[in-house]
Amino acid sequence: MTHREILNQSVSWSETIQLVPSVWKEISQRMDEERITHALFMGSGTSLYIAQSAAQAFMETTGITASAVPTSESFLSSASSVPQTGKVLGFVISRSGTTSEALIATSFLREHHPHVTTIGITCNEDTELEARSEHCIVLPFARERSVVMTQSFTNMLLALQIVAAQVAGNDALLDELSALPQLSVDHLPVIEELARSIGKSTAYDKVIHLGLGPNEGLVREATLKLKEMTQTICEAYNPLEFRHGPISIVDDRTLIILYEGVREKAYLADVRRDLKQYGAQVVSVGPHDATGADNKLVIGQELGDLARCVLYLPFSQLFAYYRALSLGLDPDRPRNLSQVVVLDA
Ligand code: F1P
Repeated sequence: MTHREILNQSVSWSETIQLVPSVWKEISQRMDEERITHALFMGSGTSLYIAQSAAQAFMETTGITASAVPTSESFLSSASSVPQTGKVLGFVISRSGTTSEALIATSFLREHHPHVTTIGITCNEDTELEARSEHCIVLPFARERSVVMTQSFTNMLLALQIVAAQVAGNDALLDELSALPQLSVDHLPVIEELARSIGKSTAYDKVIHLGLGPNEGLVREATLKLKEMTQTICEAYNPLEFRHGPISIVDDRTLIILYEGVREKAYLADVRRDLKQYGAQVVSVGPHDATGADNKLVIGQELGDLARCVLYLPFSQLFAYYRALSLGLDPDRPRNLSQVVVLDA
């Protein structure tokens, strides 16, 4: 199941690219887009990392401030997480559309913060999230049967990037996003080969994912995916921050995967050199040929950092999948997890 859903992404991305522009056009006609002062993105688990990536993309694309918080923060610490004035868009992200925190947050915002327009985004039809939110973006073709979220992550992120491009009137970004399905098909053989060979390697027992800017949410998600599917000890950091302390955990049993962008290119040669010096095996995923890396996946040269971020995800998902197989685990049955978390309270 999981493997099929990972490989289905080029197909489901095409559907998202087809659907979302008209859905957002309709939503935006029902509200005054001109006056938006802030966009707040909320989610739990994988959906929180969609929120982080989407907030980064929204602010960078539109120039309107944006932030991301766990959905629970919006109702338990609303004074520090929800802007108290202005016209705020509140995106509540939930694959299932039934996670307790997502539902509580939506109802709470509508009751206590009427200046926040609630917009649900989910992969299930006719959910409680849709019923409770003022507007909803539904991507049923990105639903998974698997417990772990793969295509739902990329499709909900892609949908929110499309929204950001529409709010900004940025047709160049829309064109780049439209190129993703074909690029994913073109790169899949090389992506899968590298994911399989690193996944089955026994040369490491801890993994660090490094990325900044649009790739920060991605590396958190890559880390969560690896934990969920393999229970490997793994962490995510900004690559420059990693040298300020955490680098002391690096040894010759450490695998480090760098998800790179153009913006930080000038700074990463130093980072890679340090990582190698302390014994790590370094994999570089990026648009350029990275000096000093042991393995390189060069993809997305024709894209900007924002659009390229989505293209990186299948590699991180396939890596977790193949590592699970090589450890004798069943990626379709991750330990201690279920599709939805429902609170008793
Ligand atoms: C998603 C989520 C997953 C996680 C777990 C429980 O909730 O938190 O990220 O893998 O299995 O559910 P949602 O997106 O449906 O709200």
